[in-house]
Amino acid sequence: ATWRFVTEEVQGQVQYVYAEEFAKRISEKTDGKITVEPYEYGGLGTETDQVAALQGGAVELAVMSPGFTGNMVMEGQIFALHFLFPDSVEKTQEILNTSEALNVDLVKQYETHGITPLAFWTEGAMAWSSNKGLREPADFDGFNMRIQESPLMQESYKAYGASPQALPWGELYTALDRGTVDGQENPVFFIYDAAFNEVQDTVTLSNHNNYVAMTTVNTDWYNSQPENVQNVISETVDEMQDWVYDEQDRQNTEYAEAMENDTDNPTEIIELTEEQREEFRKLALPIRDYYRENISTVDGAILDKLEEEISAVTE
Ligand code: 6CS
Repeated sequence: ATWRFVTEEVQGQVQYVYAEEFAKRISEKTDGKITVEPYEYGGLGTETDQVAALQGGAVELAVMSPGFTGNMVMEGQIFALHFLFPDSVEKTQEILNTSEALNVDLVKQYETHGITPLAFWTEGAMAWSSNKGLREPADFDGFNMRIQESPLMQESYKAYGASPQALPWGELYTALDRGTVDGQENPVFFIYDAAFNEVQDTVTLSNHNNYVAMTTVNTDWYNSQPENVQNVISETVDEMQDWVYDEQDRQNTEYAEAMENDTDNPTEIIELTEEQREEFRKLALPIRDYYRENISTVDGAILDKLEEEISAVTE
């Protein structure tokens, strides 16, 4: 058998090397009986096209960012909340691995749309890029912020005073270059690998949340697989949680250094003090109620449980 595995990233980037490593492991475990074909971002359209491809069965597996299911799986936007997970990326991953709110309750929400998330993993702490230098909420006044297809991301940046605009990342470099948008959020590895630093003068290490991705499968396809095949998939996905944590950590560390030393494209790296982060946190907190009241279809029950799970890890 051959399984198609689409990712939202290209050669060398975290999601794509994840799919390559997954392919290698599946081939080894099945003595070559199953081949996994990783697909780079672009060939199958935008990220939202890829979501549709997984749902329709054109691909069996996908790495998917919840932001691109923002207009469909309402609860999945929980990851767009700022300052919810711990500041530590490692602790965040621990919660992503163990949370029942996510791995049971949120999975059920995705399954009603034909998408089964098998794992949630971080691609690193988020940073903001811009030309003006983002240090305080006032810097977002009238700022055209690029976001993914998520009403909650929209709300989060409106709370800072920005004008958010949804775009696929394939259009982002040009949009930043032409000034159609003023800035964007991503982990440092992605900012540097996608060369956004060529067209942006500053990067703010805001750590306002984590970039979370999901390993997903088409629900009907997965359920129709024999148990031993399902076990090989889920076992491989579980094993790879530590692997992908290390991979994103390596890329984020390496690219942070490369960005600092890039004399062709000098980038001012802005580190926020705790006081500065507090100003953003204050504006971000009420968005949790917005999520409960206007986004959630289960009255915020998943967020309530997740908040408890997060406190248990941080206290
Ligand atoms: O900004 C984005 O939309 C892209 N960022 C990452 C880290 N992965 C894929 C995604 O489409």
